[in-house]
Amino acid sequence: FEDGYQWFYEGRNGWWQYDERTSADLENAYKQGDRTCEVLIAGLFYVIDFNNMLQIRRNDPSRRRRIKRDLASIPKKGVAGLRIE
Ligand code: V3L
Repeated sequence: FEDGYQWFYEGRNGWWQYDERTSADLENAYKQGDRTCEVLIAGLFYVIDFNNMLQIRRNDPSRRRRIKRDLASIPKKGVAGLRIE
């Protein structure tokens, strides 16, 4: 985004950046002050909980990951599961 920030979800030993489209949805919801946001990722619905900064799979809430909004320049594993070398 213009301020140099991006959205990330947690992987096994690092952070993945969200894909551009989902990231834009998260940013809009966050800027509007929404407490949650629902996104569709690879055919699965996830609830984004901004209060607890978690991504939770809607059909199996035990599947949850931490998320964060951080500088785009932080070390990351890649974008939406695509590794960067
Ligand atoms: N964007 C893209 N794929 C996702 C996302 C997302 N926001 N959330 C979950 N998945 P779960 P390491 C991740 C994928 O939470 O080695 C990474 O993108 C998720 O992919 O149980 O652990 C990697 O591709 C997983 O394949 O609902 O760091 C992969 O894990 C699947 O949805 C391995 O990453 C189920 O996630």
